[in-house]
Amino acid sequence: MSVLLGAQEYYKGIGQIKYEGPQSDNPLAFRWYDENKVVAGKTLKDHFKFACAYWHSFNGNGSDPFGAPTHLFPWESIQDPIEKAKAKMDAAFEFITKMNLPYYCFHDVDVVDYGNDIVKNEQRLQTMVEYAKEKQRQSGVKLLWGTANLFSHPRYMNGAATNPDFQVLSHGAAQVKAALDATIALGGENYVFWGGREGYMSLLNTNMKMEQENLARFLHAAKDYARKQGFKGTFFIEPKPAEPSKHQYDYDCATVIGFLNQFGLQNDFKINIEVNHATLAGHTFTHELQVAADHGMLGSIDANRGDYQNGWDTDQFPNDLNEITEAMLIFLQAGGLQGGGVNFDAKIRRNSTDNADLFYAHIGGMDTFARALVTADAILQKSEYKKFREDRYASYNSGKGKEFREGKLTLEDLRSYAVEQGEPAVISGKQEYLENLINRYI
Ligand code: XLS
Ligand code: NI
Ligand code: NI
Repeated sequence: MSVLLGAQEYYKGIGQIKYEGPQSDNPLAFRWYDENKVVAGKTLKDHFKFACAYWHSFNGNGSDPFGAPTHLFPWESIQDPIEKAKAKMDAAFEFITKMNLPYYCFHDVDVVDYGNDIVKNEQRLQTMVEYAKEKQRQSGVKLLWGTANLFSHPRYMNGAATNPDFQVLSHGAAQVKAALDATIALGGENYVFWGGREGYMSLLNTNMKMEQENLARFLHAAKDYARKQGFKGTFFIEPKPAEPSKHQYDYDCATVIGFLNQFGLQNDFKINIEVNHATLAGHTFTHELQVAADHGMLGSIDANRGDYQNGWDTDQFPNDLNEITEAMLIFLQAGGLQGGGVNFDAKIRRNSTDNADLFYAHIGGMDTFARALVTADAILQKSEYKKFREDRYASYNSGKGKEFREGKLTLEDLRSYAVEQGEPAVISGKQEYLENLINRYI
């Protein structure tokens, strides 16, 4: 991939980020992410399909409920929405190509500012789709997924697909239609639904059953439209338990899988798992990966990390080798992601204000995943990890245990077996031993 420049260079003084290996002292180089390195039969580039999240990197301005923006983007001062969007896209593709990220992801309103006129918004997005097509063609960067932002505009304060007012729902549908058209036109490989306000603030004013039925109908309509337009990719639901709503219907993987099965959406939809959303739901990232993998629903990852002390979505860049190595054990054993990739849904801190900070953040995240994958592969290939887990369940491989698995034993049979065998031996789960094993390979 070559560095692609627009009319102006936005990230001055920073060149192409390259792989230099673990010995390098260069903070603007990869130590572990060698895109051509083959691990478990695939290159790192193909395993991860790393993506840049447009919203955090080119829209997130560092403002928080207590303070004004600290990330001052040069394009913010441009008045014309299309000129502004083009300058932003020039900067985005400069960053993405310098970082050697093969993919990007966006919400409609990240790409270009929307007003209240549906037809004008559609035209703006179409104009930017043509611009993005050319950027993609020149750089080779691809669209991992597109989505519509159905949570920022005030009309969505009570939700979009779950809004009590049908007129608001119809506006959400118009936005999804345009975002699907854009995704398809750009060869987007997937489409995401994250239901930020698809939930409630209070049950006192909420008909939960009706809202969930409406959400399912809405998803069916979106899916049917996209399929009619020839979209072959996968739809992802991205679970999150709360924030900004008090309760979000797509709470966690188990809840989403139940919902998809209940409403006949399970063949078209898979799950996009975000690390920090898993922890907000009171789970680990690995728990969510395992639940999705066990159901054949592991579609994509929104990579980031939370904070041990804070109970909200801090969306920090991933840097915890233990957490990601354990995740990569599940990732490899599941055979990777179905259609998706690893999207950095993460933001640099409010006080990270240098041009280079966005680069350090992505380098750290990509290196963490690469090193974790190499480590996890070594654990699976060389250590006793797999055998230990298999042996732990060996009693189900033969004799009565096997018969039970095959559905051949009654409750009375089980009782007789217990009486015959007597009190079971105490068998250790060896958790600390396994935790040390992971660290040994890191
Ligand atoms: C917010 C979500 C959002 C989705 C896309 O918490 O992570 O960024 O990934 O709408
Ligand atoms: Ni996300
Ligand atoms: Ni998030």
